Amino acid sequence: MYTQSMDLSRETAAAAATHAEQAFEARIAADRMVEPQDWMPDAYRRTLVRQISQHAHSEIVGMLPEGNWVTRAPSLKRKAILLAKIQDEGGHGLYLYAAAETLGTPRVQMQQALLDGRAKYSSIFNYPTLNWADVGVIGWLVDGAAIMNQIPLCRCSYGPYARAMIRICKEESFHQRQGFESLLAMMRGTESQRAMVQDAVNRWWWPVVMMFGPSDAESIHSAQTMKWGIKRISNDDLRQKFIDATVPQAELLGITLPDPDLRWNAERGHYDHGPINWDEFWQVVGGDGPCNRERIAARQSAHDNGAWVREAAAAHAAKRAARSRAEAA
Ligand code: FAQ
Repeated sequence: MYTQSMDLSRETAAAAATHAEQAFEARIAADRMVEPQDWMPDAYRRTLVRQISQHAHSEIVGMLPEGNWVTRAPSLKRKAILLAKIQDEGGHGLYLYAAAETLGTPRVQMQQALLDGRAKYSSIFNYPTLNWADVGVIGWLVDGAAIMNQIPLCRCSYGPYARAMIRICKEESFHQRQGFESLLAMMRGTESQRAMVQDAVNRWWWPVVMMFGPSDAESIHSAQTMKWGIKRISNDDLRQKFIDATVPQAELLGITLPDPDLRWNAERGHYDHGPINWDEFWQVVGGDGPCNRERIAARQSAHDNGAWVREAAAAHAAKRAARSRAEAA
């Protein structure tokens, strides 16, 4: 009798699990969003936590290269724009950590993974900002590449991530435009200003092209994340869309992109480009780029210096919760 009822409850649980899995698959097939309270496979959840938390870390670490120029911005207007942009990036990190937390992983755990080197952040932020034009180039090219990658994420199958991306993309669009406008002003300035822009473009172009990730043939996650509707466009297709959109903008600015093989291919209807240095990409991703150690040291120091703020906030929250409990009693 007892064994029979155990078997029945096992069968009921198995049927419920199958039903939940079918409901998830049906939701994905119908292009309907998955929400935090919905059942989802563990692998889908883990993939989202990985991608969203890496994205959040990128936004936060991404504040550092531009932060390097706040005290040396050439005018009050440029300083105000730069400060607003950097604050926006911090806000993007917060929305994204909040979106990842809806999957059940606490923020402290994600941040510890960044500090321990277990979680990645975008390779692009491991390059130094050596002159003022780097700030404009980050806006034009880095934010330009980020938008290209993030617009399709507004249709990501996971609701909280998709909704965070809508707001982020609106802000990134202002970032891209302010970068382009700042470079245009420099290109209309003196010979040495034009040389600064060209120098910055020469250093940033290839790292930005790499930002889209390994080629489709090498991308380990793409096939599954595209099946789940997390990624909508592949790494190589996004890279191509970015190059096609950027070449005419470079011509408008009057700068040369540092790729002798870059030319329009009428047959393909796209620009061809030269070979990408994947050894450099993997070296940077592996922690050995020009600024990796400096970036993590800066985040570790911010984390340590902020310990008292976290403690004070937790104490304040506990006090408020105790007060509301007392009032309710
Ligand atoms: N850097 O199989 P895939 C911004 C890793 S936000 C470092 O193709 P996936 C705003 C990848 O994680 C910029 N690692 O991986 C801003 C994986 O390793 P794992 C960030 C990279 O996930 C502007 C391995 O290689 N944007 O810029 C990179 O399908 C200005 C195999 O790769 C996002 O995070 C890389 N570039 O595709 C802020 C967007 N590429 O995890 C401040 C969301 C690949 O197994 C100033 N993320 N890897 O250890 C994505 O769209 C995807 O995660 C990709 C990678 C496209 C980044």
